[in-house]
Amino acid sequence: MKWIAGHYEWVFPRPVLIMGIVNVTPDSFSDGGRYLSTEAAVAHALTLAAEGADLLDIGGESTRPGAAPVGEAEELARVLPVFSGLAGRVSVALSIDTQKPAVARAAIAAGASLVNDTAAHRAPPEMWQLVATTGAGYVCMHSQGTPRTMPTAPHYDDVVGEVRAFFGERLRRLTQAGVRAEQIALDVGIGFGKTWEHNLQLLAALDSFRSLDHPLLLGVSRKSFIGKLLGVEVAERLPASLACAVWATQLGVEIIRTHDVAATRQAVRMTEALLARA
Ligand code: 9MG
Repeated sequence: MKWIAGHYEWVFPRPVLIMGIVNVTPDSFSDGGRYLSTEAAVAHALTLAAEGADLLDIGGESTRPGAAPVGEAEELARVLPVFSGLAGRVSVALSIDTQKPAVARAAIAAGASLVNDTAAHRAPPEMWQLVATTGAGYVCMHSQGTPRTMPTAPHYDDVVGEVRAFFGERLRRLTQAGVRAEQIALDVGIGFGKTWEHNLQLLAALDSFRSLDHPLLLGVSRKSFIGKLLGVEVAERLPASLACAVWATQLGVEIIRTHDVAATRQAVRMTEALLARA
């Protein structure tokens, strides 16, 4: 299995790819706006790359439940200077975390190699046409609702089966839009329109998505379901985030999205060394 994103190509099996999170938002749930300024965001991105990130996911609109939407001009003003500031300074792949095709287009022109689309429930398929024509990588994430409209009491009869059916339907439509299978990674969307019980069920069943034959991306870093389950604040969620990363590595996830690159990389590499000898 391959994942192709612009001029990057990863062939699996291989060590888990670590995607570092670079939030350029004043209302980000865990950075609290510290990285709002371009300079600080670029410096943070360079630190994550030095810590061993394989990819950097740069986003200018918070996807935290209830977060206020950001206009296109404002989102562009937040993220584009970060892409320019990183140009020629990192060799890792840059990802644009956006739901807006216009932002994705400008970010690709500024150096992004993939689009992290947390609104893969979209119509019309402008984003997909962009991905098809540019050859960018694409993360197709499941969500019930948008950050603004996520249900307060999400309901599924069978969360694992419904997310799997969603992937099947999106993969068909992505193919129709001209996106090649090698461009697409899948993500169950932990925390996006799901209760902590739904999140746990999806985490427990991660290996059931492997038969879809696409790289799996997982984002659990510091998420609120950890706080709800264990009663810990955002700043205290690293151990549980690492436990999930270790679990995901054991179940064959290919990409882990995290705020804590050095710690996650260390936990994942140790897990891989043990799995190779088990
Ligand atoms: C932007 N963002 C926040 N959480 C995420 C997750 O779990 N997956 C992906 N792909 N993006 C996320």
